[in-house]
Amino acid sequence: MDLFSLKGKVALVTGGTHGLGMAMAEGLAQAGAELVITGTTPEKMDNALKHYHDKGFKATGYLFDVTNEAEAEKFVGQIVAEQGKIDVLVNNAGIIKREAAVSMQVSDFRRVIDVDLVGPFIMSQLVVKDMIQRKEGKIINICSMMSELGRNSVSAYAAAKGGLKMLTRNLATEWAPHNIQVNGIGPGYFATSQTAPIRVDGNPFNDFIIQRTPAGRWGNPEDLAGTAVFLASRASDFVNGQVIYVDGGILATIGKPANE
Ligand code: GCO
Ligand code: CA
Repeated sequence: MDLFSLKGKVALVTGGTHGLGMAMAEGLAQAGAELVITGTTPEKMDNALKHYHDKGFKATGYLFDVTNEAEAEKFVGQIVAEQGKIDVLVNNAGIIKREAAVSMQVSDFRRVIDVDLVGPFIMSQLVVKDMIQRKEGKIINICSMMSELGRNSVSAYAAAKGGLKMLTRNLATEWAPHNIQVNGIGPGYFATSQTAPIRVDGNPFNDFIIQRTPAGRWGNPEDLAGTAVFLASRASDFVNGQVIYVDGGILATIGKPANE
């Protein structure tokens, strides 16, 4: 099924040094893509590149902050110069700050919006110029359950991820005429370092998520690889502005009583 093949493609995954970004990057590499990984922590980058290389994947790393437009412009230019092109951009880099809205520092709120929403805009705007020239490209924005639902303590994150869903639809509208497909993936609750604090056995939230998820489990990062490959490949050439939720069914249901 070469419909899903990414042979000869260069895929840039921001924040691809760990967690869901790494799992999606591995999926793209298994489909044949050459990886370009961005991060901000040298040690994490070194470990990630060793992980990719040990698996036989071609992977190059660049350390820069996607919210710094001057730095991002410099590095995207360097990446296109060194890699020749960027076929797929996965805007995965993101942070979360869990804090009650009534007491959250505005600076913290602003930082979450900056990384999770403005960063994807900066990277998309930089990468799309080459895609327009080449009349093809794939942009995949990593959204969230919080693109659709609110939850206590994640106001900034939900605002950013809700905005990222609408940014996905808007960029899809503007860039579809250039044969560039912009879509999103909305992960449900996954077992990563980001959710570790709320995923401990006996933690009421952990039990709540298991109860609230029809599949009855937390997602495993590799559960995202197939959707990432689909949205990065020719198989999605007529898919624009969609967010595909990989959530074990949470968004499909009102839930069920605890003892059912
Ligand atoms: C939280 C979680 C969520 C998940 C994910 C859901 O605090 O509710 O961290 O935000 O990480 O984003 O899609
Ligand atoms: Ca190369």
